[in-house]
Amino acid sequence: MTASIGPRRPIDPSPTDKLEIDVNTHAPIFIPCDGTWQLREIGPLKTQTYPASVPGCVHTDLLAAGVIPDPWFGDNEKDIHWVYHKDWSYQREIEVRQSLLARQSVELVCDGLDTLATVFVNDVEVGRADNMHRTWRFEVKAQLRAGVNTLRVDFTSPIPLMKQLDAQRRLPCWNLYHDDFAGKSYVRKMACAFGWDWGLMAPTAGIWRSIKLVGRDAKLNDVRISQRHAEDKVSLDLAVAITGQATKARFELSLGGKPVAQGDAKVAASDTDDGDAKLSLDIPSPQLWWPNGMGAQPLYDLQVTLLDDAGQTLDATTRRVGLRTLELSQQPDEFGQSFRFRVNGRDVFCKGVNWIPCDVFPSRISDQTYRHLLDSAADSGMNMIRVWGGGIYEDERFYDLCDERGLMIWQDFMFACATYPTFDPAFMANVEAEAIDNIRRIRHRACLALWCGNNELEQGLVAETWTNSAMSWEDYKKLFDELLPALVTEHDGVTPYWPCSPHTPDGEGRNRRNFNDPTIGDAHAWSVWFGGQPFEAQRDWNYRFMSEFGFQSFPEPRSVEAFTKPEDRSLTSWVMDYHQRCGPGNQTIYKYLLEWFQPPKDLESSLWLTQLTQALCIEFAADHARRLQGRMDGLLYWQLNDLWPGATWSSIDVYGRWKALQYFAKRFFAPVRVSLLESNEHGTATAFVSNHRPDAAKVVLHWRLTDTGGTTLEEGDEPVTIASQSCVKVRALDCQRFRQRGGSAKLPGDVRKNPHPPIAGDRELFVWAWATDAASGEELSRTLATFAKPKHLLLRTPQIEHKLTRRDDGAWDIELSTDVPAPWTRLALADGDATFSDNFLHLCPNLPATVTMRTSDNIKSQPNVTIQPLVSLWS
Ligand code: BMA
Repeated sequence: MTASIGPRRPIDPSPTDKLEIDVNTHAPIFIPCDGTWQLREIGPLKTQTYPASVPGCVHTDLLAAGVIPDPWFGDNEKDIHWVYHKDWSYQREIEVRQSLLARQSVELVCDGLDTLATVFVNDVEVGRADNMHRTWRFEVKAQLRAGVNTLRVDFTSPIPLMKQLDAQRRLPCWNLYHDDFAGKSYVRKMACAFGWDWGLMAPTAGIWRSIKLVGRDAKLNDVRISQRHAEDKVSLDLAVAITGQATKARFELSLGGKPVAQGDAKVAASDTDDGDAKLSLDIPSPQLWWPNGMGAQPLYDLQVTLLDDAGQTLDATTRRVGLRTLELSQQPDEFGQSFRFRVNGRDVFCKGVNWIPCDVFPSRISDQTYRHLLDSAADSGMNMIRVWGGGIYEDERFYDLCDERGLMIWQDFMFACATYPTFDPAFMANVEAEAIDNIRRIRHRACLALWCGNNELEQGLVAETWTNSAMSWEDYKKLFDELLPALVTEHDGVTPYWPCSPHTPDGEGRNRRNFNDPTIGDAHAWSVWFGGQPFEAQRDWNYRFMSEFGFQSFPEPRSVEAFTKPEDRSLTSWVMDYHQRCGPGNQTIYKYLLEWFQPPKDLESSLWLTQLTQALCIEFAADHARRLQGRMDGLLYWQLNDLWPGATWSSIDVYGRWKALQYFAKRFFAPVRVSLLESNEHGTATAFVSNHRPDAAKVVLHWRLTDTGGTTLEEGDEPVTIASQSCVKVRALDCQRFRQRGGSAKLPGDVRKNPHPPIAGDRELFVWAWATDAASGEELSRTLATFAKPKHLLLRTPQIEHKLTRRDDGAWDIELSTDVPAPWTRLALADGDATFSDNFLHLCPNLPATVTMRTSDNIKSQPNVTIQPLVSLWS
């Protein structure tokens, strides 16, 4: 099961060795040091080694070696806690040639060390690290020799240090799931690894991002790109900071491989080693970058090359640039002050989600996982992702995909739900370096929309003075009002900074006690999930920008099977409770489930109904927000993804399976969306159409009132034109007389709480509305309203017919028809996973619906499709 260190040999020969043909050349030399290392626990008599992968971490290495069990499964998490108490050593050999040592400088560049690390080259200490979020560079030329060298990185458990510091001074925090983790915010480590209300406790250690040796004679330290936009012209102002002797910097800009502009800049002499080279490039016929749904995402490639007198390359780097302006418009208006993103001068309603690390061991996140999650977001009409402050500054792969898919990034700095030792100058110096590293790393990204200081500190973790539950405003300000905004201004200079989410500014200073002021700033509204308010209460929101709110659900049966044994498969089993980290979680889910649906008949039905309950909750808020556009200009629900399996607020589970909410999101974030606002008081259902296309939408709004047997009581349609980024109230449908057909007796209840309860006739009435494109007739959006809750509807068991047609691309079209209304009907592939263009959809007699199904293995034979109407979940 374990392996010992093998024979000495050069490992992973560098692909850049080719550059060493002539030892007199000045080209940079990169020796990647990723690959196979050896892992060993540090301590007396600890000689056993395990093969280790770099990038990686102790847990994934021990998992691969069979030493620890999979913490996602059952209650295995308890069996891995010993790991974080230990100290661990990573070691490998690497061959270097004389040509590397001939360079002026040889750095060991570590893109990520997690966390308390001491780095050795040939057993000589070359440096220490204490921040997982930074890039660490150590000058190692003096310690290297031609031939085989040993690299070693020792990681000390952070627990003793946290305990010691916490004993000296307690740092209040939320989400403390284990006594071991008191003092966690003394250490600059992914906070949610210590446990969160949706995740396991698995703080790890390791070389979690790439590591390499880099030999150079001169270095491009920094590339700064500023855009100037004028009518029909964009210019890039380019500046590089240089170390070493260089003559000029060459800038070459291309689009899709075709040269666009280029130029050389002389390196100016300087008193220090740093010389600057600056140049402006004009871009003829610039193609602008737009958020998803507003236009295309052209990305220009900038190649920067540092040259010496003889024209030889000394160093080189690349950046991808999208041409756009992006502002956060905060203007006084009739409601207070706006909070509205504007791209290329156009208002954009932000639709999206909060993002957490997609694995508790982020070093093993695959390209495929990033792509699937971000494609899912973009395919669901989203245009903004908030990288939440309890995780990590994301990987380049993540930002690349966001650039390509038009997903704007609300980027938190990594501070969340805790107080921090800002009174300690060493801590401040550490986070300053962290902020500079990350600002410089991603500031040029087209997707970057906002830097935000922290998550939720102003929501109760700050007070006049330090207390048992809060830090002082004085210490808070040092980091979030002074240091971070100053660094954003200095190193970015364009992207707006917002101190906290949520945050309420108030002109002169700020109205800090009312962090969710509806007239100004952003808000986190948890009044439903944590506050117990009904879903409909979300229709009273009048916030300017909703950056967090959410509702939990369970993953689907196949996902539950993946982390449980058959005997654990009941909702309140030990294992299922083990995977629910929000104290009142299951009770809250069930309270609402029973408000909306009849009791599920079995575990599987329970899982699906929790998903529908979640989806309904978020749909209420999203439709309301779109109707309020101009006052509310964004809605990001909590949360897109998971880092382990369990009951959480996610819309895509950790195995990548879409929950009902993700399908709902695709509908409620669609460019054109019809919504109905029913009023039991007035007996009306008011139809709205919202348009987020870049241009006006010409549609036909259709409506139909039916009974639960499918008989049409009334129907009509109306052409509507909706300007871009606006919502039109089309008409209030008068439903009163149809409601009373089935009886006007009210559902008894406390009339102070609900003065307009449903009446008996509501149990038989459906109001359908859909929009078609005026030109093509294509259906763009469909919705359904009822005056009674689904559990009270007199639903019939539908006979749903389907016809399958194989498409040229291997997918299947499923044409659906039903004899009676079948709301929230679920489609599934009986014997495997599939994705659907729509799901949990409303089927109405004589209203065609076609769904496209894709299976992973492109099944050729007729697939076995399961169709599950809502009623089958409870009867
Ligand atoms: C939000 C987040 C997280 C948390 C979530 C659910 O406010 O910032 O801290 O997981 O609530 O409680």
